[in-house]
Amino acid sequence: MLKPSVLNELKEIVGPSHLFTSPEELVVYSYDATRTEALPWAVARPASAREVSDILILANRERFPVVPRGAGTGMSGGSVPVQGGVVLSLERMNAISEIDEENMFAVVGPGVVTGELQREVESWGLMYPPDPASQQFCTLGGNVAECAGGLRAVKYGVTKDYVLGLEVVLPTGEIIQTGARTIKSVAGYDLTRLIIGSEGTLGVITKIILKLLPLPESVETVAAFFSDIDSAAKASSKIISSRIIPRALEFVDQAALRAVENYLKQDLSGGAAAMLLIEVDGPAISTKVEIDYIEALCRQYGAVKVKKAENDAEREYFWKARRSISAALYTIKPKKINEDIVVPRSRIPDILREMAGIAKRHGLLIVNFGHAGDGNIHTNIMIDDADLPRAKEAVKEIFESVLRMNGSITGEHGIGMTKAAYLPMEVGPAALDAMKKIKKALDPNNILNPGKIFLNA
Ligand code: 2HG
Ligand code: ZN
Repeated sequence: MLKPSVLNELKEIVGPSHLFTSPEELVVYSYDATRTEALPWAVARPASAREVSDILILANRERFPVVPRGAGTGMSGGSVPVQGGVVLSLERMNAISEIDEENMFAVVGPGVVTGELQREVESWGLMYPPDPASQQFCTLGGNVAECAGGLRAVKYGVTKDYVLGLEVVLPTGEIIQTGARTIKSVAGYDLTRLIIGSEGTLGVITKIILKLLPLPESVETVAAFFSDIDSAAKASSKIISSRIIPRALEFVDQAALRAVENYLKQDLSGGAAAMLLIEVDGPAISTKVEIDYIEALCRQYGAVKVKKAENDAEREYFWKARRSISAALYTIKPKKINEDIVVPRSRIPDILREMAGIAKRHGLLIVNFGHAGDGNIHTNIMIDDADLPRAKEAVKEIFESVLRMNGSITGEHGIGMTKAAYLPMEVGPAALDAMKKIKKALDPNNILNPGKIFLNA
């Protein structure tokens, strides 16, 4: 709990209307998309790096946790205040302060909604490629803190591939600038990359310089439906090995298709057992050829139906369905354990087969969908409370299979709280120790987002 005098100091820093302490306000900042929740003691909504710094200096003096928060769309508990303390909501720092058309970068505050930046730069004929499924409500600060991926990662990479530089408030209150406004910069350690994906444990991001690309001339989208999972998985591998890099190559299994069809009350697939959703972009002359080739390949590998989007509305229809899966799965069961494993993409058919075996052995429903093009599959174990012990066993076996295939236990959602117990399985003791030393050096009092990434932190 915070002493009244500390609450007063916080009020002075952010202004009385930006410090929340009433129960109904605290609830709003207590959870993320994992549906785990923990009440903070207070919520502060700073408007500048200076205010963030003052809060962190106070937190070190008084030893209370500070938990940075974007829009709360995270998938691993990163913004949940598990040890109480003050939630630092960056929602007011939401200005797109610069778009440099000539040098193709944007400077934004952490509270800018990802989709809003995308729409803005598109009006300039530019593109910000990372597109997490939650892009219409997630914020760029959270995207950087978690190193969010998205559907276009197969061709364009993830958030870390677009961050040129940052302004960061270190856990002890110092304000630093990392990187530069240039494509190249190798001055000293790469602190930008250290902060990206550090899940709010090493610093609070207060400004972001993002690289932009030219907007491609043309986009073509196709949905291919299969009567079994294996054919869809093989078709997906064949597309990649044919040396065409689509900008999205998404896989959806039968349970996920049924869930989203019920959720949106639309028949998307005509009862298919799996779907691939594929999109290419580039000069019109090449996208037309590529999409026809992909369509033919899907048919060759067993697609029973292929539907090309004829216009933007049809394209949007498919993508809306894909982006709704995460929420739609709750129509199956009240809870899900949501993983985002990643394997070398040629191993997608193998990992899907292994997961089917694990699901059968433990009597569980495991739903799979996601970014087949980059090997990142969203494995959702649908559970009631009674299924939890078996589900935990299944998670461990899934991670073991993934690591045997030289994959990673998390492609884009981060370790947070939900995977802290499994991090040592992937990185080993020496790397884990190095990570803990970095945390200790930057945050000696363990003020910033305690309880995340490391077990018992
Ligand atoms: C997506 O790609 C998100 O839709 C959410 O990363 C995945 O809910 C999930 O498992
Ligand atoms: Zn995803």
